[in-house]
Order: sequence, then C-alpha cells, then structure tokens
Amino acid sequence: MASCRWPWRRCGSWRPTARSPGPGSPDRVGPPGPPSTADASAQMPYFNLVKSLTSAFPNRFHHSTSASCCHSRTQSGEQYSDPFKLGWRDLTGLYEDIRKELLISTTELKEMSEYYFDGKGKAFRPIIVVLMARACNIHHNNSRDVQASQRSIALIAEMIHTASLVHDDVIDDASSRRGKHTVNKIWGEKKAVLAGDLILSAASIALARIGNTTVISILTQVIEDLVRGEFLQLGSKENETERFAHYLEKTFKKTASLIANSCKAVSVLGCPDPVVHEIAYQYGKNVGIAFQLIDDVLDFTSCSDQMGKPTSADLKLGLATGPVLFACQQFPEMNAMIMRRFSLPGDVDRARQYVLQSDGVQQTTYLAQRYCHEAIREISKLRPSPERDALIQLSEIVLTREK
Ligand code: GRG
Repeated sequence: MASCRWPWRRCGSWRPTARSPGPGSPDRVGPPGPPSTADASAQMPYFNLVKSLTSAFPNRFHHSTSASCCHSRTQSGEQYSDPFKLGWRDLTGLYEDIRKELLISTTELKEMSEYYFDGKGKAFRPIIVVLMARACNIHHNNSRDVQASQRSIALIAEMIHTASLVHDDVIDDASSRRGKHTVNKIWGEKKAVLAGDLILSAASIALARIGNTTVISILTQVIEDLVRGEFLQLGSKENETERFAHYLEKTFKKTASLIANSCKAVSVLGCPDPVVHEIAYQYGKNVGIAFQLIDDVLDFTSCSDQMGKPTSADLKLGLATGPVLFACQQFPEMNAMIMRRFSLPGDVDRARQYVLQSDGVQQTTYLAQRYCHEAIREISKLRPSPERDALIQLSEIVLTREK
C-alpha cells in the first residue's frame, strides 16, 4: 500500500535568522485572478515583499493544529493513523485501472507506457485528489461517496504526472528514477518521447470521457503550465530579485499547477459553489509549492538510495533552486556560479559546500512550512471531516518526507 512507502521524519519548526529573507506570499504564486501572481511578485522587489510578509507571520512558526494531531476516524469508527490509508480506500486497483486506459496492442509501446505504473510511486497526487473529493462532497451535502468522475481525475492526475516525468527524464538525460532505469535509458530518447505522448493522450481520452467542459479546461491548463514551467527552467535571470520570482513561478507551473487544478476539478464535480473551488485550488497550490521546495531541499540532504535517483542533480543540471538562492544571500560569490549554471569544473561541489554551510536548507524548509500553513488555513474553511483532517495531516507529511 502507498502509505508504507512514505517515510517521513519529525522535524522542528524553523524560524528565519534576522538577515534571512522569507518567502514571497503564498498567494503571489500562480493563477487564478489578475494580477498574474508571478507578474505581481516579479514587479515587486522580492526582498521588500519578504519583509512585509515576514512581519505578517509569527516569528516562530509551527502549524500543528488540533486536527492535524488527531488520528482520522471514518464513519465506521475505524481509525486511520495516516492519510494515505484513508485515501487509498478509494484507490484500490489504481494502477490496474490506469493500465486499462493504456490499452495498446503494440507490445513494446505497451511495456514502455506501463513501465512506471508498477505501484512504486508515492501516488501523492491521487491520494490528495480523492481526499479533496470526499472533503468537498461532505462539505456540500454530507455525501460520503466519491463519484466515479472524481476518481477518474485521480487516475488522470497520475497519468499526466507520469507523462511529464518520462519527458522530463529525456530533457535531463536522466538515468534512474524510483530506483530503476529511466524509459529513455532502456528504450532511447525517441521512443521515450512517444511513450510520454501516449500516456498523455490516454489521459486526454479519459478526461474527455468525463464530459465536463469546465473540468476539461481546468486540466488542460495543467498541460500548458507543465510545458511553460519546463521552459522557464531552461532560462535564468541575472537580477537576484527576479531570480526568486522566476523560481517560484517555475515551481508553481512545473509542480503545483497539477495538484491545484486536480483539486479544483474534483471540487467542481462535487459541489457547485465557486468558493469551494477556490479553497480546493488554493490548498493544492500551496501544498504543491511546499512539496517542490522540499524536493529541492532533499536534493541536498538526502542520499540517492533513498530518493531512487541521483542527488545534487539540480546543480548538475545547472539549476539554482531555493537552497542555492538563499545561500547566495550569505555567499554572494555564488552569483557568478549561478549565472554560468555551475558549468566550470568544481562548480557543483563548491556550490554544494556553500549551501551546506549556509542556512539555505533551513530557509527553504521554513518557506515550505509557510506554504503549508497557508494550505491548512484554506482547507480549514471546509466543514470538518476525516478527509479534511487527513489533508491537513498530509501537508505536515509533505514537510517531513524523506523521499
Ligand atoms: C508531457 C504534460 C507533459 C509535459 C512536458 C517535461 C515537462 C513538460 C514537464 C516536467 C514536469 C515535472 C516532471 C516536474 C517534476 C515534479 C516532481 C516534483 C516530480 C517528483 O514527484 P514525486 O516525488 O514522484 O511525487 P513519484 O516518483 O513519487 O511519483
């Protein structure tokens, strides 16, 4: 079961040092609504933004709520100690059902497109989606059932995610993922691109079958965001202020948009109230950004065995993520390395040392905590339910995960 594959650690909360910048506002990243959040944060000097926000948050941040400390109890009275068990009840047969969507006669293409649907992923997105579906249904009319269309969104989210991983590994020339060889390493780049396309097309067919044009447009926005996010990652900004806004926009588009919009899609299917759609979207957006920030931290703090892929991978790809951007505040000599995308011999090792000597890891973790705090604030607006509490608990797990 997915829950067993989710190691997480307990960690203390972090507070920023006086000289450390905090985050941009969680609300400043990603759509919806004008002004475009990324544009807004780009226009505003980042560090002023940080100053104003730092004062809006308590200095010592800890987001434990009574709800998040409790075990979730379902209607049957059964107690769940983790949200994965609660969510997994609606996901039995997830991977078999995805493989059915991928019905393809060509043996090789079938093998390639099914390769990652082996139950080894965390299934983080499907879990969030079904929990959100139940939380919205209960909020709306106390319905305890997940609709078939809502469950389909969980499958579609995992399929879009997987298609993007397959393509991402081609772009990055990655050799391993989830502890095994990547599709591109086994079958070559050209076939890997086609396998990713095929998974995406199967997801599109499943989406069209739901037959709700609002939901179709919500989830196709994700595909545009994924592509734009990947494109943003290919570029870099010289100006330090713009650099952080660029990083957060990339983070929203590459990682958070899928979670935010999948949450919104199930809320639309379960409840007619736009206020609930916005809560679902904001929860997904903030958890998604926190998830990626922690992913960026783990690239520095975890070992490759644990992650199932090489670590320090971002530096090797020339990417300056949160820990580097914060470290650069303490060690401005990192600027030149960032600009040349760590391309000189020794750059990757030196940058890594700077990051580990700085408080970049802690600052990024603190930033992630603040996004999670925002996610909890949003989801707490829904009527209480075990699923709502599980979503609160899930945001804590995002912060303490080890892979
Ligand atoms: C094919 C739609 C499409 C897009 C092409 C390549 C690309 C544009 C986008 C890449 C987006 C991408 C792969 C972002 C990485 C997001 C991320 C944090 C992945 C890791 O997620 P986990 O840890 O992975 O949930 P598991 O293995 O558990 O599923």
